[in-house]
Amino acid sequence: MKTVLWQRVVVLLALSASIAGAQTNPDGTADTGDAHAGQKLVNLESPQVVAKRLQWWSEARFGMFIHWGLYAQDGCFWRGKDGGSEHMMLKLEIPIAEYAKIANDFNPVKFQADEWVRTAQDAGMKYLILTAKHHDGFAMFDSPSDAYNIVKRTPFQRDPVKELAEACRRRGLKFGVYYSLGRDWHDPDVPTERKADGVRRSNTWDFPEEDKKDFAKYFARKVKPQVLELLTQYGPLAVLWFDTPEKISPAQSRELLALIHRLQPDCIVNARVGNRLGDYTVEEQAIPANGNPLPWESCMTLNRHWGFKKNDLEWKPAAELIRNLVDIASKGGNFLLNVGPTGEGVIPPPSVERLREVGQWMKVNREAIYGTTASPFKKFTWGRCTKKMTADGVTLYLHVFDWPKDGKLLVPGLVDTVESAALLAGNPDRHLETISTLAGTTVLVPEAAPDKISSTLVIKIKGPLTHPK
Ligand code: FHN
Repeated sequence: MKTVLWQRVVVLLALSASIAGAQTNPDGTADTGDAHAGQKLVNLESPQVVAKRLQWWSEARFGMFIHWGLYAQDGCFWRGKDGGSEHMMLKLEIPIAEYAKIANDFNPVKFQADEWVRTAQDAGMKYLILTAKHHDGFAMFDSPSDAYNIVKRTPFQRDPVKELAEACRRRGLKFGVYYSLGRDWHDPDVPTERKADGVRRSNTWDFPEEDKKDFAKYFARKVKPQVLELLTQYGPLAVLWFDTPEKISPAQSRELLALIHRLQPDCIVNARVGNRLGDYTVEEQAIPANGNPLPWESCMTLNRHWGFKKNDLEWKPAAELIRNLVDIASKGGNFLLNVGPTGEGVIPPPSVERLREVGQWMKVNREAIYGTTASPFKKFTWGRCTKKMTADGVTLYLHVFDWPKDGKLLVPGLVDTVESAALLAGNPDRHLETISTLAGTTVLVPEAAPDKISSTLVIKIKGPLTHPK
């Protein structure tokens, strides 16, 4: 089996190399950053092809991010020193030979893929993205092309990518993987850009001669073989979530995309494949004030760290998470919320508790999140709005954070005739009275808010909206 696979890999590598032409970005720059809000994505395919690929993702709105690797062994500490985050190898300049020793003890025997997937599913999440290889270069999957991986180098000897892919399939969630594209502290040929302070995020302690590093060698030796393994060993991959494109060239980004979509045309690729390519843009730890005309996803942590940081107890309250989800959906985005499992393979209980609370809210309000699109109105002072087009008109979901004390909820800009208004949590046949004025529509609501975090009203409008924006 492995021989056949490798023959396939060799053919594909040769084929893909012929694809790479010396391309530049439309404006001629060799921009190796990812597209940001408002920047145009360079689509290599028709908008219809991209829209079809993104359809399930746009409807899902909510996914689980999982940062898991050797850095979790002692909560981002190393030999008693605080490594700061999952970047601990960089922060402490841990030599490869020393960092690799962590693998000798990495044995997450409490890891249960079904438990993680159930936690995501119960929270209302529809997809799950696991770090297959982070900046430390350690593969959390069985990588025939690079023995520096969890199956070959740890007492655990199991493949979490395989187990999570299978558990997601069993439970009907989409599965994807994160891959650090332009940072790899285990490889001698990965130069990086200089940060604003002039410092690079490369491994300059084992490999000090930055100018001698040849990204093309790393790209051929490690990136392409491992991306091929991820695309051929685990069945359909819903998302390839690249990170930190750094010095990848436009030609290499295009070559990678061609390679991916030759094997799995439905695999969504984010904009951190580099050079303004990819299917959607990424916001990190932020929600753009006015959303983004492009497909976009905001990824956020549950506390202040991506990887498990044993002394970070600053867990965000469920209310903040729910309102972030609503805010993001009201702007047409997806929310990728992160968990950082421990070295034993356990999602920290405070994370699970908060995700359970989010799930309780989603149980009642999921209709107002899944399959919705951005609000047609300016942001409301009292909350947000999501929208669904229906066969005979438009359904507006009003997410009320601040419940009106006088029982009157003014919806500025809603000047269309309201067919019906009701509480999503209440009896759908118990209609609420609405009063249309030039300023908009006032909905007369009960005294008590159904939910102290965010209560949802369902407003049905016949025909298309004719409102002023
Ligand atoms: O450096 C990484 C970081 O560790 C984490 O993986 C985030 C997640 O989006 N991405 C990079 C920082 O932008």
